[in-house]
Amino acid sequence: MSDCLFCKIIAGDIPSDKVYEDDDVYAFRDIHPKAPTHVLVIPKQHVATLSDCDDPALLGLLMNRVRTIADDVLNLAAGYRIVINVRAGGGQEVFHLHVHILGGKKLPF
Ligand code: IU
Repeated sequence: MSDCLFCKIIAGDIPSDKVYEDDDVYAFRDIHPKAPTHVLVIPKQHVATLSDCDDPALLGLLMNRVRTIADDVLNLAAGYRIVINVRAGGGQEVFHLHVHILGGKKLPF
């Protein structure tokens, strides 16, 4: 989508600190990290928010990539948290579906 910030990051039109990319997903470090490791994993297909996505294959693939990135790329062996903010009331600010991976320290509840 031409006016979507994360679509522009995927396209390389806006720079990002990429940690992983394949045909389906793109992952990069959050510019305002809330933990020592804070990475966003996004599908390359534009989906505005989780509740708009009735595609089990896409959601399954996204979660599979999240665990691969957390465990094998970021080496978060001690553990990590994943967060998906849904719509404005859930704290979503960028309307391209993304999974936050937070780790690198013991996270409070
Ligand atoms: P949220 O779930 O939509 O609230 O998360 C959006 C995240 O995108 C938030 O943590 C921002 O710091 C992050 N972000 C970014 O990494 N790069 C950007 O250019 C912008 C936001 I705008």
